[in-house]
Amino acid sequence: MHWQTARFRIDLAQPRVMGIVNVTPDSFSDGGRYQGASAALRHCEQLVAQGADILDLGAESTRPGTPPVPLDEELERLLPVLREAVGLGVPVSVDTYKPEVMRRALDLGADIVNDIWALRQPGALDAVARHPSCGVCLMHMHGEPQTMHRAPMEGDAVPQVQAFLAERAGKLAAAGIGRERVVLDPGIGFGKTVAQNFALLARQHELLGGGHAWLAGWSRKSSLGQVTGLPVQERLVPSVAAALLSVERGARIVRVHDVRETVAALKVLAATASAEQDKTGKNTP
Ligand code: HH2
Repeated sequence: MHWQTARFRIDLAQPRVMGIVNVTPDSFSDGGRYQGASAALRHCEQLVAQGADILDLGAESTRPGTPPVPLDEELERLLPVLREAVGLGVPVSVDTYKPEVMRRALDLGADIVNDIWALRQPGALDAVARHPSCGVCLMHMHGEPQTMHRAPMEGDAVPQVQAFLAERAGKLAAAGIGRERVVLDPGIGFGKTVAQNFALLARQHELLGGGHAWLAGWSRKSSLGQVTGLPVQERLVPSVAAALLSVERGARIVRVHDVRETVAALKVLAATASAEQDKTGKNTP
């Protein structure tokens, strides 16, 4: 399985780590830390050195209750960092739902559009369809960031998430955006209860199938805080655990803040998988 993006065809035979770069003053776990363009760029370089396979640049926080960022401000934060990040030798994703930001980012050489609105904003689908080969990540969100924490989904999240993303992927296919370009994401924490988030992890296999690769974004999320009692800055271990569990359950990409630790954990998983194959004889020369 591969993820076709603008400049890179990413081989998903091995799980891939997407490193989060928040160019924002208010992100829930690292707001303000990498705000200036040069600090953000240093962070990009650091994540690549730690083994990030993909960088995900976001200039608007989706923290529950956060007001939207005006277009000009998002572009001002994002573009100077993106301009340099595309020279780092790894695919660069842009976390945005605004079609104008998508267009400008793709023109500057971004490889992937990562949209928490799954290209539902007017003009977003067109902005991606106009590009011959960029990748896209479609995420499930119930409600919208301003209010989702007050009115989470009801009922069994798993079939609802599955049906929503299948429908969105169908719309993209109809617009000429093939399956190899599209990755799906259950949207951990986006308008879901703690129980629903864990149901999406425990029963992740029910989401797979349909031929799309899946991405999971558990890093430092509040559900991990709820079950561990740990504040956001102390959620490294639960975040790595959740990333590992989601890869074991079939996710091909994990979106994380803590790249070095996640890469190390995935090496343990890979060594285990390889030993298992040796035993079955599949891996012997
Ligand atoms: N989570 C966040 C933002 N973008 N994109 C995808 N595809 N999947 C996710 O789970 C996801 C996402 C929220 O996390 P973060 O970027 O760390 O925080 P903030 O939105 O406050 O900047």
